[in-house]
Amino acid sequence: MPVNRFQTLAAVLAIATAPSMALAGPVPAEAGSPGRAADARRTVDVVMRDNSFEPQTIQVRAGETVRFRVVNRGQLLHEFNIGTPAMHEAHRREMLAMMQAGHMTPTSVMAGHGAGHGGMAHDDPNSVLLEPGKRGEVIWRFPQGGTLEISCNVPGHSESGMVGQVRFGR
Ligand SMILES: [Cu+2]
Repeated sequence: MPVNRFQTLAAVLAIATAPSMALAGPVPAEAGSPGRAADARRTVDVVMRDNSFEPQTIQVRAGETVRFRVVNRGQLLHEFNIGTPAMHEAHRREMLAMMQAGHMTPTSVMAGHGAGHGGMAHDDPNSVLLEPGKRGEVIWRFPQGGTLEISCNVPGHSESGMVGQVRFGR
């Protein structure tokens, strides 16, 4: 049977919607934008454990740029990620695919796939993926308001409590 245009389109769409190993896509403006270090007046230290964030609630002012200094004191791989619930949901699927593809294990991420800058699959400016004992940083400019969460999207972690709220105000 000859391939008709509809089947060709369907094939293209299937490729376009497959889980991306290389790019997570741009961060939507509703989540904020990458911050400049010079604009950060405040540093928040974040400790990640198995499986929790401390602090679990992040208090920010509208439009504020914050430097997050993140350390992983757990025994497992953890992520600090700022985004909307929908962004986290999408990223959880990506990370599950990374783990299924062997680019991540429960305790490590393969070279070139995260754990710092320049990684191919995990170099989003709104997040940092850290192996046990490692430190990282996220400088983020928050929007004027909205519904944002911090989340670790390593498979199973947010489900077991590694998720927190961003609160706007004083
Ligand atoms: Cu985690």
